[in-house]
Amino acid sequence: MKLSFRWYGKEDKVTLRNIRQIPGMSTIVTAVYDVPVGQVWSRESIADLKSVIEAEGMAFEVVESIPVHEDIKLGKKTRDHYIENYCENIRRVAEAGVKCVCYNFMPVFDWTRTELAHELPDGSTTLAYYQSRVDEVNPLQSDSDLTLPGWDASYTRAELRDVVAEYQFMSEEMLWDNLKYFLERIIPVAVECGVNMAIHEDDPCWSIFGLPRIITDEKNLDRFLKLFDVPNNGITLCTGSLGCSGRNDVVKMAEKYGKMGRIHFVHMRNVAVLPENRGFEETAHLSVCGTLDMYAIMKALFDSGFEGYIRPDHGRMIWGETGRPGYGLYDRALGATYLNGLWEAIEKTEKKKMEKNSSPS
Ligand code: DNO
Repeated sequence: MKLSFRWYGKEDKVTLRNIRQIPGMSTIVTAVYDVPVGQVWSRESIADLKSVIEAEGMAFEVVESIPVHEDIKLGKKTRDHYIENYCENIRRVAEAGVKCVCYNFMPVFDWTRTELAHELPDGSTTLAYYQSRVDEVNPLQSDSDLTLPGWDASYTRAELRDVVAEYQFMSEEMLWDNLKYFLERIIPVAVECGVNMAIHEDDPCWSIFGLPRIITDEKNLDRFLKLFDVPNNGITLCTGSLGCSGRNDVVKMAEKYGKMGRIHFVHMRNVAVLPENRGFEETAHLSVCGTLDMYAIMKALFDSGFEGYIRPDHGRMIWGETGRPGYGLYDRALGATYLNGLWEAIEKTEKKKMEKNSSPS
C-alpha cells in the first residue's frame, strides 16, 4: 500500500511540511480548487501543485476530486461539453504523473453531516449524522431556517432549492443511465492515459432528501463495475461511507473488490453506528473506538494483494486544534500511524507464516 494524505492546497492550515513529518507518508492527495466545477484546470495550476509537493519529498499521484458537473448527473444536453472538459482534466493530470482520480456521483450533496463538532466524552469533537435532524430539513423550502453545516457554500439557498428541484423526477434508473453515459466517455480516456478512476461511495450510503443515490452497497457496486468492465473503472473503498450502514460488510467488500483489482484508493476511518438507524458518529481510527474492525479490513486488503493508495480519512479535532472539520492534522496523523502499524504487523506475520510453511519440518 502507498500511504497518502489529503491536502487542501496552499490555503490549508495543515502544511506539506507537517504532512511530510508523518512517518511513512509518500503521496499527497489534492486537487485544483480555484476553478468552478466543470471547467478545465490550467496546466500551470497542476504543475504548481506538483512542484510544491515534490519539493517536500512526496509524490502527487492522486487527485481528489475532479468533481462531476450537475448537468452530467442530470443528463442535460449541455453534459457533452462538461464531459469533454472532464476528459481534458484527466489528460492534464495524467501528464503531470497522476495515477488515480477520485470522484463521486452524488446528486447535489457530497458528504452530509448534521454536526461538525459533536463533543465526545474525552473532549474531542467529531462529525456526526443524526437521521432525525436530516428528516426535519426540506431543501425545497428556500425560506426554511433549517440548514445543515456541511452544505455546499457555493450555492445560495435559492440555488440549492432549484437544483434539488431538478432532481424531483429523476429515478435511480435514470441516474444509472447518466452514469453509464459518463463512464462510456471518460473511461476510454483514462485507459489511454494510464489513470485509474475511483468512484467514491455515497456518504451516507442511502437516499437523503428524496434524492436518488446509487453507489451504496455491494449489489450496486457490482452493477457499477459491470457498466464498464475494465480495471481502470474502479472504486475508492470508503470504509466510513459504506460502514455507516449495517447492511454493508466492509471486510467482505475489501476482499472481494481487492481480489478483482478494482480498488484503487482506500479511505480508512471508523464510525460508531447508532442503533435503530438513528445515524452515526465518527470516531478515532482504532477499531475499539467504533463499529468497524479496521484490522480485518486492512488484512482483507493485504490478502487481496492491494498495492494502491490508502489515506487516513476524517480525524476528530483533538489537542485544541481548530480547522477544517474532519481534516485537521493531529488525529489524521495518529490514524496514519495506526494504519502503518497494522500493515507492518500483518505483513511480518504473513511473511513468517510463509517461511514456516516453506521450511522443511
Ligand atoms: C469527504 C470526502 C468526500 C470525497 C468526495 C469524492 O470528506 O471523502 O468529499 O472527497 O465525495 O468525490
